[in-house]
Amino acid sequence: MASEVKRAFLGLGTNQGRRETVLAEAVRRLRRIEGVTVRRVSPLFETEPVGPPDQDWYLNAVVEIELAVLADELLILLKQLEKDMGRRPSQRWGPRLIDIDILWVEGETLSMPHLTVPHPQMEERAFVLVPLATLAPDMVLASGRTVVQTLAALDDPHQVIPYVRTGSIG
Ligand code: A4P
Ligand code: MG
Repeated sequence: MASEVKRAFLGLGTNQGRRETVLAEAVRRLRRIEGVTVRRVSPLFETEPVGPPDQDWYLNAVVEIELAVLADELLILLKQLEKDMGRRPSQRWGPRLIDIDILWVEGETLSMPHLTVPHPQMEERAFVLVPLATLAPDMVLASGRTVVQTLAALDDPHQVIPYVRTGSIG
């Protein structure tokens, strides 16, 4: 166990199955992980796929957690969670039932073959920045800019649209 508790953000995405139910189930399972305390869940967004275009649109959200385990222990737990939910191996950036990325962990910069934190593409992706801005608009990212500054300067043509939810996933 890590000795301190750190603030962290996770990015959740799905473009298979009943997407809202998938995200709700993922958050429910996150809440059960020892060492993870879910603090807040962003609104959901319908997002145009980044990657191969012949796939359905995603639902994306960002979750704020308090983390009491090391980031690479968390990665193992998240991969297991994805597998337990039924995610099968697929092409990079291809369709997936559930993807949970570690976006940012307070005070952590990791560059390992299996784990890079902050997530290397997070500042280029509207599907990450738009939900993140609802939770932490003034958080300073690796570039030294805040989330809203990064979003204002962003050149990502992929659409991100608020999702009209039928339930609550928090
Ligand atoms: N990995 C390294 N750093 C991290 C990190 N910070 N968080 C490694 C999580 N994983 C990290 O991931 C591949 C490997 O990345 C992991 O085994 C881990 O060791 P994966 O989830 O198995 O495969 P992937 O997701 O296809 O690859 P990748 O490169 O992680 O893709 P991304 O960046 O996750 O992008 N379009 C929309 N609209 N919405 C989406 O949510 N998601 C993706 C996936 C592409 N297009 C999308 C969306
Ligand atoms: Mg991933």
